[in-house]
Amino acid sequence: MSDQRILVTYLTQAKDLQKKAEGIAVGMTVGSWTDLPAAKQAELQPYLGEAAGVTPLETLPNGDTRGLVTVSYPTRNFTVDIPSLLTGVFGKLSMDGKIKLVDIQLPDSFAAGFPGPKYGIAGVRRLTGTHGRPLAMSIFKSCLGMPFDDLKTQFRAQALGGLDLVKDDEIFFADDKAPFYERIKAFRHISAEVAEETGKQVLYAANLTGPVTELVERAKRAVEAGAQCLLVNVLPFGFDILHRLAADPDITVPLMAHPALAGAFYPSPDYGIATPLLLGRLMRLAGADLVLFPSPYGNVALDKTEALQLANNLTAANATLKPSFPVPSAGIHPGLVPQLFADFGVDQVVNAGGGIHGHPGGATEGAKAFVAAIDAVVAGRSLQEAAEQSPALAAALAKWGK
Ligand code: 1AE
Repeated sequence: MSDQRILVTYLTQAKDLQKKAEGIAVGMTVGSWTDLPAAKQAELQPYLGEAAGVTPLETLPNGDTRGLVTVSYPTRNFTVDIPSLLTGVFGKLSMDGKIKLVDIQLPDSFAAGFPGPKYGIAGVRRLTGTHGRPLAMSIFKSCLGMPFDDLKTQFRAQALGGLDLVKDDEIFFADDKAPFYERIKAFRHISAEVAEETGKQVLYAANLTGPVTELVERAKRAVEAGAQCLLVNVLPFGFDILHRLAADPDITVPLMAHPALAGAFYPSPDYGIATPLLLGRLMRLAGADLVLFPSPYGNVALDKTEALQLANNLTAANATLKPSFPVPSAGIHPGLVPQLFADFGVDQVVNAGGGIHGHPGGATEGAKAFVAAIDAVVAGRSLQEAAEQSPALAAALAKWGK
């Protein structure tokens, strides 16, 4: 049996952090230990967690120390799935006072059992025909209750602006006016028509919804209907659905993870799960090709250091997992593109809803403004300079500034 270990880091506070680490190591694995007879201890030894390190950060007014503690767990305690990992390292512990799960580091041999992204950054670039620049994506807005024809018009308007991807709004579950498979077929057709006109084929990410037990089957049918990408609300459904979709060889399209519900896990400094793990490492492990997360600048801003760590966890070199595309989102407008580029680099997707549909000239002009802004930053030109050749960008800058 393998002696490999999983390293788990928590942010917590205690009189004695070392003792706290030891308590977690025993409590989350074999339970009470010292009171057991020697023979029983020997039997349980292979399953025992160990305190692997302590980093004090500050002394609190009550004399406690706040800091990081790392515990190592034997891989044999887990099955190769995220429900097993999260329950085994943080399940009951998450309810035990001030403690936040900061990181989980898996040995490569254990990580290799997870699907990881099927396409990754290189695969999504291949499908979208994009190289050497960030991708541009638009989000449908106000689609609930919208007649199908209006939705088609909205899709066409976005696609005509030269975007690489258009995604459903994540709240689009009640889609009886524009049913899932019908939508996929219709938008595929429009995408081909637009490509004839502009030379640019746009990938549509359809929101995968339904009972969790039917999602894999629905995803396969979506692919048969012509789907090119699927949007998944990973946290409401659970990480394991992403894993099962990514691991299925018949689901031959990229999977885009939406962070819906993440705010129920990460914002507290003392509780929950840190975003570089929740939306970074775990999304990649479970197989997201693209991962949306709150950018550091918009209307639901994430702390910048965390956002950068998150993106790094999606893209850092890994022995077995392809990199996922970071998609820093929320409140993005064209004036933010230079900042996005400086922070997240070339391998990102610039994603906007309001920043496209709110353009004074409409969605097509909104999309064109983003495309012009991306082309400008990649070429090392200022937005003002680019706006002289792009009325769409000029109008966006006039509305939102830079
Ligand atoms: C972090 C998620 C962003 C998102 O889902 C969304 O719909 C953003 O919309 P805008 O760009 O802020 O309008």
